[in-house]
Amino acid sequence: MTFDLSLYLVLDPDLCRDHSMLETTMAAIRGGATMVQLRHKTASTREFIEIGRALRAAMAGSGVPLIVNDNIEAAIAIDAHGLHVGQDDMPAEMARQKLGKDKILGLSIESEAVARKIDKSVIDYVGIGPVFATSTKPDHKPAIGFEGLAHLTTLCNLPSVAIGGVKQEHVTDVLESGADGLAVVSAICGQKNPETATRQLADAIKNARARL
Ligand code: TZP
Ligand code: MG
Repeated sequence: MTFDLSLYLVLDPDLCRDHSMLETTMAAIRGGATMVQLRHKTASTREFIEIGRALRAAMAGSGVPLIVNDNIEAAIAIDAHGLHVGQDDMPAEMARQKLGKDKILGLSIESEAVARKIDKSVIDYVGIGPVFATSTKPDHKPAIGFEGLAHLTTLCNLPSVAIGGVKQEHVTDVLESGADGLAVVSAICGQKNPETATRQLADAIKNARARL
C-alpha cells in the first residue's frame, strides 16, 4: 500500500477525552491527516482489537492507512494496514516475517546507534524523535532537536516522520530537517476541535512545502 507521511496522527486514549478515539480519527481525516496510528498502552489485546476493528471499518474508503502500535496479534486480527514497533518491541525482522511483505512496517529511531543498526530492507518508514521533550510519553529518550533530526533522517535514508512535541510552528524546521512529515499526538488529540487543528497543520505543511 502506498502511504503519505505528511501528517501522521498517533492516537492516545487519555488525551482523546472530550472526543473518542474514533471521533478524533474521523475529524482528523476530514482535516487532512494522512496516516493514523492506534497506540494504546493499557488495553488488553481483546480491547485493542475491538477498538481497532471499529476504527478500521470507519476509515474504510478514506485512503488513510491504519497502523497499529506494537501489538502484532492485534494488527493481524484488525487487518490493519501496518504495524509500528519501537526499540523495546518485537524486532523489525520478526515483525516483517509475521506481517507479510504487503503491510507497512514502521520503526522508532531515537539515536545514531539505533539508526546505524537498522535493516532497511524490512522497514518502510522510520519515526524519528523525540524532537522535543513531551509529557505525552513520560519515558521518552532524550530530545534530539532539529539538528539530531536532520542527522538521523540522512543516516536512515528512508521515508521518515518527526515525533515528539512537534506543533504547527515547527513545520518548516521539520521539513527542512529532511523528514517527510510530522507525527503528532497532543497537537490533534485533546484539542477542542481536532478537525480544525488538523486542517491548520495540513495547511501549514502545504504552505511550507510550496516555499521550500
Ligand atoms: N514517541 C516519541 S515522543 C511520543 C511518542 C509516541 C509522543 C509524542 O506526543 P506529542 O503530544 O505529539 O508530543
Ligand atoms: Mg513501543
